[in-house]
Order: sequence, then C-alpha cells, then structure tokens
Amino acid sequence: MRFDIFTLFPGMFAGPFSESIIKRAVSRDLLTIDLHDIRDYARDEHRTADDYPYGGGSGMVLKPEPVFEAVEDALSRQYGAKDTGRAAPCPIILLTPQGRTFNQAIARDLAGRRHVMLICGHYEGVDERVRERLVNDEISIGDYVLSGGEPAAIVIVDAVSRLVPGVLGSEESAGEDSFAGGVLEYPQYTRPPVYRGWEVPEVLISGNHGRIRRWRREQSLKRTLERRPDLLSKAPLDADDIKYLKTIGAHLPP
Ligand code: 6GU
Repeated sequence: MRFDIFTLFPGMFAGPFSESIIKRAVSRDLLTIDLHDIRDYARDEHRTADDYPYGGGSGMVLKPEPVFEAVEDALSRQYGAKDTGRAAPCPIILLTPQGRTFNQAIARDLAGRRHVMLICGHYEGVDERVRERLVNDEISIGDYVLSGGEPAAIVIVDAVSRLVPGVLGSEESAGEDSFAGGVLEYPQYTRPPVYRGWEVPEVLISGNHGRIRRWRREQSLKRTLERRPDLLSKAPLDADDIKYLKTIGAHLPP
C-alpha cells in the first residue's frame, strides 16, 4: 500500500516512521510512504505557501496553488492523469478538525485501498477551493484542536498500516485488538505470577482453555459496559454474552 503525504513540515514524520512496525513494513516493501513538501511547489522566490485571508481576520490561510500542484504532480506521475476530487483514482483526504471523525471502520476501509493521499492542513485554515475541487474526503482524529494535520496523518498511517496483510507478524495480529470485535480488549498479564504480592488471576494459570476463553470474553464485556457502554449496542453479541451482561446489571435494548 502507498501513502502520499503533503505537508509543510516533512521533518515531523522522521521519528514516527523510522521506528517499530511502520519501519519494518516500509523496509519489507509492504508500505511506501512518500512525503511531499508543499513549499517545494511554491513558485515565488520566498517559497510562500500561505497568505492573508480575504475579508480580513486573524491568521494565515494555506494558498491553493502549491497544494493543487503538489497533489497533481503526484497524480500525474502515478496515473498519467491529474483528475482530482470525485474523479480522482484514489482517496485524497484533507486532514482537518471539520472532517468526519476517524474510527476503526474508516481505518479498515482505507486499508483496502492501494493508494491514499493525505493533505495536512496548517495555520488557521486552507483555501476553500482545496476542499471543493481537490480533495474527496475530510477526516478529523477527534474533537480537539491540533496545530496542524501532521499528528493526524501519523495516527491514520499507523492505524491503517497495521490492518494491511503481512504488516503485523503472527505474534501481533490485529484480530483481538480493542474495537476489532466491537468491544474493548480483556486484561493481560505476564510473568511474574506474583508481583509485590499482587497475583495474576488464577484462571489464567489453570491451563483450562475453555475457562480462559470465557473469562476473557466476560472481562471484555464488563470493561466495555463500564467504560464504553455506547459500543455495546453495535457489538456482535451472542446469547451467552447477553446472559452474562444481564448478570452484571447491563440494561440492553430488547
Ligand atoms: Cl486532522 N487537524 C487539526 N488541525 N486538528 C485536529 C485534527 C486534524 N483532528 C483533530 N483535531
């Protein structure tokens, strides 16, 4: 899978992409991440990427020309055409707090694409023509304000890449993660069996795999009820799950 990231601050990605799972995926050619400095597409000698807002007001606005030209240059190289917006051959996503909120379903959808473009907004805003004519999606990573889209791009590349077949080793597997099955993950323990007098739950050392499976499932359900009851209405639950949830006082819709 390929990501093209358009940014005024390519240096912000050096650390996150040169460690751990992303680094390994890139070195195994499962993932290609190309960073494009929007400023390289500014035409003037000062490499101006932003300007004052028409109508006045505070802050600067990202100019349309360098953003359009950076994205179109990448499209031309890869597809031999530079159709943008709805006609584009891949998702062209503007990262902005005004976008739809990123979640695991969006991550799964993007992981099924061969190629995704991410544009990092910066300063107080981006010229509206970028929204209207260049991109075909807008994503936010949550209800808080970042100084720019770069941390959001890192979050999205991470969440999507780990769903690409082969990126996680068999030891890691994305299947049991929180949200994968619509509920939170169960508690995990490793050695030692007693630390400062605090014991690992007996069931986990029992060797009884049926009991362990049931305990983990119940812990997942209990944790989801306590912390994220909103998830339970959408999670796939079987009859045993519902029976258990009722014993711990869940009020489930009929
Ligand atoms: Cl994608 N960008 C900015 N600037 N702030 C955000 C965001 C994105 N997602 C949440 N907050």
